[in-house]
Amino acid sequence: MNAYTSRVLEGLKTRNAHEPEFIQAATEILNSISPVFDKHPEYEAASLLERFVEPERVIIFRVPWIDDQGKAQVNRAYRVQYNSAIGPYKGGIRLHPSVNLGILKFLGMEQILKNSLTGLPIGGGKGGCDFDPKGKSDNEVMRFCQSFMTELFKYVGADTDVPAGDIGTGAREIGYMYGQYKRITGLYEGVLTGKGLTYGGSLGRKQATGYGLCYFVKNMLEANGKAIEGQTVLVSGSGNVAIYAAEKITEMGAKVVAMSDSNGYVYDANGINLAVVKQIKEVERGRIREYAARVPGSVYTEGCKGIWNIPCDIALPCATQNELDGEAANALVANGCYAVGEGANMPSTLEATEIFLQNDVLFAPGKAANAGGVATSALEMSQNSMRLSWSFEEVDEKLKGIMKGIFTQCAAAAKEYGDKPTNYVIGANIAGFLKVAEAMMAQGVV
Ligand code: NDP
Ligand code: 2IT
Repeated sequence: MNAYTSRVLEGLKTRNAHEPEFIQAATEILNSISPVFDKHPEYEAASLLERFVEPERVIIFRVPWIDDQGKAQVNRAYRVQYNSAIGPYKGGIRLHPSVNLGILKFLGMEQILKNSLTGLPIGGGKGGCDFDPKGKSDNEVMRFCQSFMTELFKYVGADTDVPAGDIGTGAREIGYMYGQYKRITGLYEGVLTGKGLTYGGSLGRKQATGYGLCYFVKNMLEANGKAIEGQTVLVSGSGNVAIYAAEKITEMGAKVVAMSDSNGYVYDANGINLAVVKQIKEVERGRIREYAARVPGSVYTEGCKGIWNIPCDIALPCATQNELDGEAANALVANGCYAVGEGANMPSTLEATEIFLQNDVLFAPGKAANAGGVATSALEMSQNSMRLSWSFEEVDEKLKGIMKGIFTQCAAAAKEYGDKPTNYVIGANIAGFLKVAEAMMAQGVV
């Protein structure tokens, strides 16, 4: 790492000492992009990196709401408007008890590079709240979402900041938030993406992150003389990203043998029956353990980390950050896993990533591999602005093209800057960063 990058990283660690996930993401990214500053001394003169590692704006607010017992509850919510150099802030809203500022800053930093890779005009943002939708009634979720948007509406808009789903935020939550935004502002505009199909949502958005992940992995395997057909796959999580990753990779001829949630994982040697998973997770909002009771021959095991001990060819971590640590990475490598595609944001720890790279596991980093979701969100924004809607096939074709483009950019940057042409971590970070850097330089010190 060169002296400039190293100095900025040290400063960041000191100023954000209590934000481990933000430091983790910044450590990986700054390590990767260090060679860019050797080629561009003008960036240091403009303090470009100091500006890049500081979110443009963070909004923190109280969300009071009344539960079904009539008791007032209070949560803490955030919107991190990370970087608007290449477009309006764009990124999801996470609803999970673990949400804090450091996690949303790491997600914001990942998001700006991811959004840059899509080639579409979207800046980086992320938001969320420590509200836990689990176990809440629909009415409680609605009252929460309405209160959340009653404050957030001041800071978002179709041309300023366009939130979407993430962990805990799906079509139900987006619907309630959209209704409240429209009611307060009187605007029927594309302020949120991931909307329902009856009020401006895009066909294909629900599937886009998982499908896009599989398109990226397919491109990566083909570039390295391998194929998805006939391979055994692990998919962690059983939410939006996991379900549609499992669906597409199965359609491509692979067999998914395990899925999980935060309590444990289910193993099904015959291949996961996705209709059962969808019924449990999407319809009943239940737990993955219920799968074992419904599908003979499948086995449920408590503890979500155990999933990585199952032998596989391809692993798709699609749950949350740091779900795959060094121990898990070693187990995967020992069992013959040769490709990892990150559906979640930063699911692999720094140690796990290093183990994959050192063992020549083909590794697709999240900011590239899961960019299909936000890319399709940007397509939803376009459709809303044009007041028309594209068919599923049109959206899916565009998604395929975008994922291919992202892989091509990552491979090209890896070849130019990486220690080896398959270091897509360096590839994704540099390819994503260069466009943001150029836009920031062109716009002056702002
Ligand atoms: P969902 O809420 O639909 O699903 C999340 C899944 O991950 C659930 O199975 C959940 O299990 C599990 N999970 C969540 N937190 C933890 C935890 N702390 N430990 C173990 N498991 C956990 O979210 P998404 O599928 O939308 O998001 C999954 C990941 O993908 C996140 O990292 C998100 O940032 C990323 N992502 C999402 C995109 C999207 O379009 N939705 C786009 C790009 C990335 P449980 O039910 O037990 O909580
Ligand atoms: O992490 C992500 O890219 C998302 N949660 C999706 C963001 C979006 O705006 O669709």
